[in-house]
Amino acid sequence: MGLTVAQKILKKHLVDGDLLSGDEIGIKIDHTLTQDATGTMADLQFEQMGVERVKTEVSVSYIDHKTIQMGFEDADDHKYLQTFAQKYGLYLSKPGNGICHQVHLERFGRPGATLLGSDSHTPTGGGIGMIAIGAGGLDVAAAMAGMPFYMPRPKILGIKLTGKLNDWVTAKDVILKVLQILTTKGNVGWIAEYFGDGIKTLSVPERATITNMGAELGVTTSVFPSDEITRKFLKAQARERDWIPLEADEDAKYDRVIEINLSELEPMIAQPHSPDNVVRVRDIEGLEIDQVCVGSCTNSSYKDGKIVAEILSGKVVNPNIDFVYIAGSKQVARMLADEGSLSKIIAAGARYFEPCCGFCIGAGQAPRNNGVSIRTNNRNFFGRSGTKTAKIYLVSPETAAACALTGKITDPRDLEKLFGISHPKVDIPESFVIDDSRIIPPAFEGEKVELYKGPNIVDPPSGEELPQEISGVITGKFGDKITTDDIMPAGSLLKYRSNVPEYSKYVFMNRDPEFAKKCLENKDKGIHNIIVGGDSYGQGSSREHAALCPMYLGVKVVIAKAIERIHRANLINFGIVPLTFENPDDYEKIEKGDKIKIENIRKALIENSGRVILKNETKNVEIPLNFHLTERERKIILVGGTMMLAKKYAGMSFKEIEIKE
Ligand code: MIC
Ligand code: SF4
Repeated sequence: MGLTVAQKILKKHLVDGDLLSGDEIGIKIDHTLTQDATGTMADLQFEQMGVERVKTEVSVSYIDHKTIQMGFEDADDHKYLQTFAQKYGLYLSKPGNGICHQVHLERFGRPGATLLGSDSHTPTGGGIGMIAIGAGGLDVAAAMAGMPFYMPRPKILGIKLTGKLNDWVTAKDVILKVLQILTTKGNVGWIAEYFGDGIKTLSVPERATITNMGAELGVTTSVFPSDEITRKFLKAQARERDWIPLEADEDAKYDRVIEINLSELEPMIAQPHSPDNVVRVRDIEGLEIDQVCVGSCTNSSYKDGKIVAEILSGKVVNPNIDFVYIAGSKQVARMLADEGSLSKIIAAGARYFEPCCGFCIGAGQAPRNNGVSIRTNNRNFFGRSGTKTAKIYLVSPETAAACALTGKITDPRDLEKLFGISHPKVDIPESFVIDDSRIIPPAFEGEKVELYKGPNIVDPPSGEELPQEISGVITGKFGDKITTDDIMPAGSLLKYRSNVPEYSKYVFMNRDPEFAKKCLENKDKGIHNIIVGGDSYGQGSSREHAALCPMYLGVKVVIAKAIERIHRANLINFGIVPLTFENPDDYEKIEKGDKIKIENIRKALIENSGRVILKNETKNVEIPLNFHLTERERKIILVGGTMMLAKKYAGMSFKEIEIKE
C-alpha cells in the first residue's frame, strides 16, 4: 500500500507501536526547539534527568517571547538558558534573532526529520516537509534526553488544494478557510497533509503559514511534501544539502479528504474570540478599527514584510490607528532594511520592534478598552492581547495593510480602486541574507560551564501519588473552548514562568480571580480541587504551566466534555487525571462549590476499567465519567507524574514498571 508523506516520515522514526493499529505510537525525535517562556522549565526538568549532553541531532533554545526584559527576571532566565545551552549541547538563538518557528525554518529545519517543540506552533516546520509537533516542556526535555515521543496513532486528513490563488488572496486565507470548514473542535489525533496541484503555487513560507495555524485546528501537526519549491527555499538559505525529495505515493491512502479550490478563495477574517469564527472580509467591511499589528510566527516572513512595504509605499496609515510592524527574524529585518522596504514601512507610520513574539502573546501593544485590533497572528482568544474587552480580528498581511490605510476593515482587493495600488508581485529571493551572528553554537567542553540561576528560578514542584479516592470540591466550572490562555495567562506574567509558586497565584485570573486562593485554602485542609470544563478544554498553547500550576494548587482531576491533545498530555505528565463525561448532558449536574467523591479511582486506573462514578454529595446524584488512557499514561498518573516516574523507576521501560495498589 502506498504511503503519505507523514506516514513515510513516521515509519522511519517509529520506535514503539504500530502505524496501522493500537492507540499510540512512539517516535524518535531528531530536532527539538524550546523558547524562553517554556524553555526554562523544560531545562530545569532536563537537569533532573541526569543526562550529560542532549542526544538529538539538533536542539535549539530560542529567546523570543520575553524579550521586553522588564525587571531582572527575564534577563536572568535568559542567562540561565544560555549557560544551559552551552553546558548541555544546544544552540542558543539570542533575543532579537527572531521567533523560534521562523528561525528554525530558515536556519535548521530539514525535510524528512522529526521536530518536537515546547510551543504549539512547532508545526510551522511542516512547511518544509518535517513532522513537527508541539508538546509540553517536559516531553521536550525527555526528547532532548533521547527518549521517544508518544502521540496518538494518527489518522491522515488529506487536504487537496487545486487551482491558484487570485491576486490579494493569500496562504493565510487558505488556512482561515480550512478553519472555517473544520473548526477548532473535533480534530484531535489527525495529521493534516496537503497535496494536489495547488501546492505547487505556494512557496515554503506560505506553506509554513498554513501549517503554523493548523495548530488552531487541534490536529497533531500539518505537513507539505518536499519538492522543487522546498529545494529552491533551502538553496536560497545556502542549505541545499539538507534537501531531499519527499512526496506521497500515487496510491497513498488518506483517512479522509477535503478539497479546496484556491481559485475560488476570497480574503477571509477570523472574528473575536476564536480563530474559527471566520467570515469573508467583505461580510464585515467598514467596521472602524483602532490598531493594526503585522508580525508573529504566522506572517512574519520576508515576503509578508515586503508586500506590506509595497502596499504602503509612499503612503501614510490612517491617523486614527496605531500601526505595529514586527519582522519574524533578523534575516527578514536585515533584508527589508537593506533593500529599503523597512524604511517604507516606517515612513508609513509603523511602530517598529525587534524580531520577537511581542503583541501576539500580549507582551506589549495591548489595545485600548473595547478597542478593535486587526492582526496577522494566529490566535484571538479572549484576554490574550492583554485587554479583556478588546476585539481581535485575524487577517493576512495584505488585508492588514489595507485596513491600516483606511482605518476600517477593508478588503485588499479594493486598494486599486481606493488608492490606485496594484497587487505587488513578490517572489522568494534567489538568496537570503545569511547572518547567524546571534546564534551561539554549543560549547565544546560543556562540563566546564557553570549554570547561572537567578533568584526567580525556583525548582519545579514534585507530584504526589494518585490517592485511593478523590474527595473534594468543584473549585471551578468553566464553559466550552477554555484555552490555556484562560487557565494560565501569559503577557506581563511571563516573567514568572520559572517560578511556579508565584505564577500559580494567577491561574484562571481572567475567568475567576478567586480560583487560586480558594484552591490553596482547600489544599491546606486536605480537600482535593476539581476543575470542570466543556468542549475543547485546554485548546491553544502548549504551555505546561496550565497543568503544572494547577497541580501545585492541589488540582487532582479535570472533568470535561473533551480535552485537547497537548493539554491532556500535560495533565498526565503532572499526575492530573483527565476525565470526560460519559453523557455530556451531565455537565449540567455539577456546579462550582459542589462537594464530590470519586471512590476507588486508583483501583480503576490500575485495572483500566475506563470508568469511574462521581458522587455529587451536594446534589445527591451520581455521574459516570470515562477515561481512555494507555498503559504508559496510567502508570505516569498513578505515580504522580512523569518526573516522579523517572526518579522512581530510572532506567526501566514502561512495560517493566509494575505499580501496586
Ligand atoms: C502561544 O502562542 O500561546 C505561545 C506563547 O507561543 C505558547 C507557548 C507558551 O505559552 O509559552 C504556545 O503556543 O505553545
Ligand atoms: Fe510567539 Fe505568537 Fe508564535 Fe506563540 S503564536 S510562538 S507567541 S509569535
